[in-house]
Amino acid sequence: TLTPSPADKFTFGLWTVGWQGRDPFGDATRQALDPVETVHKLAELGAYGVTFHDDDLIPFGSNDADRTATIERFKAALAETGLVVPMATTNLFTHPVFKDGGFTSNDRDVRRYALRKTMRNIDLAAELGAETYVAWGGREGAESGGAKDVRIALDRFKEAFDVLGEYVVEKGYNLRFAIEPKPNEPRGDILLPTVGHALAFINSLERPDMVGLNPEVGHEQMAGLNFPHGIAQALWHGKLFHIDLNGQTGIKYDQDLRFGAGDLRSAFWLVDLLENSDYQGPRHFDFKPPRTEDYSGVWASAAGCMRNYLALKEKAKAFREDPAVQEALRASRLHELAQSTLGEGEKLADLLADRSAFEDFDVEAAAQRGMAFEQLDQLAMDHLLGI
Ligand code: 3MF
Ligand code: MG
Ligand code: MG
Ligand code: MG
Repeated sequence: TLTPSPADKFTFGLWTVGWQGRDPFGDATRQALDPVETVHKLAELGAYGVTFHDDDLIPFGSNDADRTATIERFKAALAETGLVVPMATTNLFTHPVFKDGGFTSNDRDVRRYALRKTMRNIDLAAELGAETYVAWGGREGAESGGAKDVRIALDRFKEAFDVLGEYVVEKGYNLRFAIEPKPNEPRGDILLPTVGHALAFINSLERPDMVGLNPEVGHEQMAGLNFPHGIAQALWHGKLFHIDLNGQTGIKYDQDLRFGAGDLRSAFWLVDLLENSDYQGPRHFDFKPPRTEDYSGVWASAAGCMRNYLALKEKAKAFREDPAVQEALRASRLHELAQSTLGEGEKLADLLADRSAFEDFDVEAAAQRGMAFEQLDQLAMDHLLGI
């Protein structure tokens, strides 16, 4: 069925359907959305949950009374609809104070403020039952070489995650951090630009087990990378804590198209991978309905994200169950990739003594063996195209 239900675990950021269409060249094309209305509308469409930056829910600068009232209204909407909040995050990029970043700003006062802003929203995230706290370093970066000492900025980035980890442990929250890599935009270059950079960084933290990734489709594709490959490696490291699904057409600005738009073949392999993995987390959409749309277009775009995911899930299942595909997979020797290169119990000395592995190996004959990948890929295309 292509009709979403909460069991599918589809979630949306308040800032996605709530994007008013302001871009570097044009003003807003849509009125602001009330988060309470968003919750009701998403529930109607079959979503499971909603996520937010602190400032998406509580306008920046609100006084304590307004903040409390806003949170109570939001909680009531959640209770009424059954929507959950599996993830929350901090806005460390909109206010001018963050022009040089939050955790890695050269301005120490700004770094201390960024930590306090984040901890305040971590309290709210925990109160609402979130288990993942995303950290997108939107403005952690530079436009020019001398402006940022990257090695020192990484010390400060590490310090931030170490302090925040300490805070979560001290409070006893059931919360893990998910770093969201992005190569550029809004900064000329952003720190931790790809999945690979972030994976390496996590190993240097005080509490590496508490920190994983929230990769976004378009962000890796902006760097020309293969998103399913990045996700597969994140899974391999046990670091896929959350995911931002959307669409992108190649190396250009962050398009945030609805999921399934953009590189459809990559989306197919992504769904195939996620559905055949142990990832149990939300399928979170981080997209921007184009500024051409009115609100009926916005909700159509949100519904399209879920519909495309479910359609690709059906296609991926049919692909894996097709006997012709199973034969093609054997012909492509995927089962052989699954065998260890050394035999069971085989020692290094045995490999060195095995003449068939080298001295008597018929390199030319092996070089002649085709891999049969084109037949396999055409079967995937046939399934995707429904032919
Ligand atoms: C920007 C993003 C961000 C993050 C968000 C929370 C505004 O390109 O993708 O959205 O996803 O900060 O994760
Ligand atoms: Mg994006
Ligand atoms: Mg994005
Ligand atoms: Mg994102």
